[in-house]
Amino acid sequence: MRALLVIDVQNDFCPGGALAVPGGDLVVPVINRLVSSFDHVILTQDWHPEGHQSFASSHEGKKPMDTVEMPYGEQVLWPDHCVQGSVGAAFHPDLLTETAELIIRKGFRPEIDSYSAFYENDQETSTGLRGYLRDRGITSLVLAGLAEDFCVHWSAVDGRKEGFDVAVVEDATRAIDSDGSKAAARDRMAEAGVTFVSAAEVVSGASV
Ligand code: VGL
Ligand code: ZN
Repeated sequence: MRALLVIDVQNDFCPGGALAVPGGDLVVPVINRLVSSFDHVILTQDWHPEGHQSFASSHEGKKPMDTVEMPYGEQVLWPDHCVQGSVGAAFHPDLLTETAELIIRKGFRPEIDSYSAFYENDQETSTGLRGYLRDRGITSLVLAGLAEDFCVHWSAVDGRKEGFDVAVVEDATRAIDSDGSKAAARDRMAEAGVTFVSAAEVVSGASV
């Protein structure tokens, strides 16, 4: 059984948003076609409290894209984004959300960031997604959304670690791509056994 996992298609990751991914809004019509062809859809939502430790503004003298050492390792610092309940944290208004069976919110602990839909950045704190998928009998995941080199990347790799088949829909994702992060993420996903497919292939049933 397969599910579509739509990562962080929120206003702040789209043009005009606080952490805009280039072309981020262009994934919406492509994802909507996928949503219409899946029996099971799961959405994730980046969901930070004000003053979250992944925000550069929470660290004296730091600016976005600087890094800091957290107890769990190096953390990239971001502009304030996806603050709980804000317009920026809302899903893109055109995204089809009605048929979603689960919305996973992540990054709500003030001290830990969470890129992956499965585990927070300490690689230990679970979001509960793995248990949900197991209980539902879902074995295969098709991933789309934002950003390819951060939340999609880590969700895909963790999905493989947990034994799911994982395909990323190339034309339904966009990357932040700072410092070669897009190519590095593609390499790490491929190494983990993630496959790359097109939305047309998924909709036509030619893949997964
Ligand atoms: C993301 C950076 C910070 C993402 C979330 O959704 O890829 N990136 N928070
Ligand atoms: Zn975030």
